[in-house]
Amino acid sequence: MPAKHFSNEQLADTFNLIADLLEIKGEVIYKVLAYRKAAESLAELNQDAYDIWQAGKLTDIPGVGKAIAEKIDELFSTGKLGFMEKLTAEMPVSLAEMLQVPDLGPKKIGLFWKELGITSISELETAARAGKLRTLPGMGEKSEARILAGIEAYKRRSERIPIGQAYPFAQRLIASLRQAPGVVTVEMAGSLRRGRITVGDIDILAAATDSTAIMDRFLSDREVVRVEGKGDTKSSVEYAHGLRAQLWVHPPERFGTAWQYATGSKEHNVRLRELALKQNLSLSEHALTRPDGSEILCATEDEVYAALGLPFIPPELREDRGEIQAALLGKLPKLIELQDIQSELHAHTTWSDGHLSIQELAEAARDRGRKLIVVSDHSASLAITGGLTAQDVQKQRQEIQHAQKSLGDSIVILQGIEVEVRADGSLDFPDEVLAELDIVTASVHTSLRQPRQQITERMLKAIQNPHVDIIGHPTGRMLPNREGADLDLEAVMKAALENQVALEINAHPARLDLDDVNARHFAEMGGLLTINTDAHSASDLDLMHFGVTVARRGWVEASSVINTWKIPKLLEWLKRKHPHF
Ligand code: DGT
Ligand code: CA
Ligand code: ZN
Repeated sequence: MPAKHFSNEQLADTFNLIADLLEIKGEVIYKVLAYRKAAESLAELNQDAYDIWQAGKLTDIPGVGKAIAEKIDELFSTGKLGFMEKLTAEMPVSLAEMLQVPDLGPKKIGLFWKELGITSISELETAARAGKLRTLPGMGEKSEARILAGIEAYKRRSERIPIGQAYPFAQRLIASLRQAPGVVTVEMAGSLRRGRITVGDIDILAAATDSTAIMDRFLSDREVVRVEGKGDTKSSVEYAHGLRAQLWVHPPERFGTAWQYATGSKEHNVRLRELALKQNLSLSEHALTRPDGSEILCATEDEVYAALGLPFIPPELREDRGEIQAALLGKLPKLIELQDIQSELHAHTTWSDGHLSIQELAEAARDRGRKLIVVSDHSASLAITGGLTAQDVQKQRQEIQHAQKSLGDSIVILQGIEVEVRADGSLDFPDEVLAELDIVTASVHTSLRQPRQQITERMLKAIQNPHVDIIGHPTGRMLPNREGADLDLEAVMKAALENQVALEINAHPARLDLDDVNARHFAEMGGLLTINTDAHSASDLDLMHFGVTVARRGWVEASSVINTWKIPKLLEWLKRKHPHF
């Protein structure tokens, strides 16, 4: 019979699901607890259960008795579990999902199922709205309303929050938590630390010898609208707009292990655990454990990775996209950092829809450490922005020269344009004007819904123009809801490479376009990228880090990003399409 390999986590998930279903069904509690205990023990096990099975020693696993050992054996030898199949034929798995609704327990779920045939959250919502729950034993109007409120909370929490909203919120929260007495460290974890463009919730990790003060501060924050759970080591709360945060507190000597775990991703952690198992180590939320039960305490993440024979893996890479393999081979990229950014190549002024004058923009960029700023206002056909006509270009040049004089050599100001790619692929300005400008970004803002072939050809035409240096926010997506154009990005990237056109990673959190996966692909092809904020105000210039994070998630090194280059190198590059340099 063919043997099938289930991981310890998969086994644990299976037994937890069985326990959930049995509890809803009303099974005697000791049976339920037996499955839970087995699940917990499997999840924490410092050895692959598969190997133990092959050695015929399943019942040596704590919490695994004869009945559960038989089930594990059946899973490994047949890939199936008859008991589970029978159970799910009787009661759908969606019943267990109902346990996710706050304040809804197995007894009530069982009641609704048996009395009203309710098997899912949406059926429960319909019944509650129709007032059908209040008549059941032990129920009333109040408890019915509480269930509806729980469903609302559940729905809110399954919506993902954009990074542009979650990140600044988390920054403020962390700054506040750091002031709690007795706190050693407070850091971001989870998907927010990995830089995903949306997050399910904000995970925060703290090191403290006594968690009381920081937990109090977390729970009593005046922005908290609901406490979802509270404990000494872990609490979670909800704020307005469905934003949720979870705080985990660990002793400083375990902080590295805990931070690594809470940063995820789950998929990365699963791979890391597999690697640990191969080395006879067990990696859990709290510690690395040797076979004899002794622990390797890691105060830092460096120590966790080092104990497994790996260099530190930056959080943005921890998505199980080949990073552990690369780390094992010593081939991790040297990721771009915010400090590498020298120039801002895409920003607007009052010459179109920006809020700053040229001088104010240049000062704001200089104050943020930029060595060069491009004034890249919209061209006229994007009428709502009040953009530049070809005739305006000379006048604007004079103002730039004036500002340059007054700012001296503290920052270089270049004259660019964000030229509109019209629906037919032609550009808003004649070639002579584009050549005279210092740098040209071509962007699509209208007719984004053209069919794939048409919009791809339109983009290729823009890329082939002899004076275009950059394609701005290439797909035109707007987060969270507007999809990008249906572009053949492979063709766009190929053309950009051939024509020495850089593709932008627009750093504005509403765009983040190109995305991480495409940025990685293009950089691996040998393409050039640029990361810009598309600033319309001074504070927009502070959004650069979002774009850098996308690039880091795309394994991008600084050398691929033209605005990390020193100014002479950048100007030399611009010369190929703008001979006046
Ligand atoms: P999110 O919140 O949906 O954007 O995504 P994450 O990655 O922040 O995930 P979350 O908040 O559910 O959990 C935080 C971290 O905890 C996650 O990144 C890794 C760790 N974690 C959670 N559940 C598991 C698990 O079942 N196994 C392992 N190995 N790690 C887990
Ligand atoms: Ca999270
Ligand atoms: Zn722009």
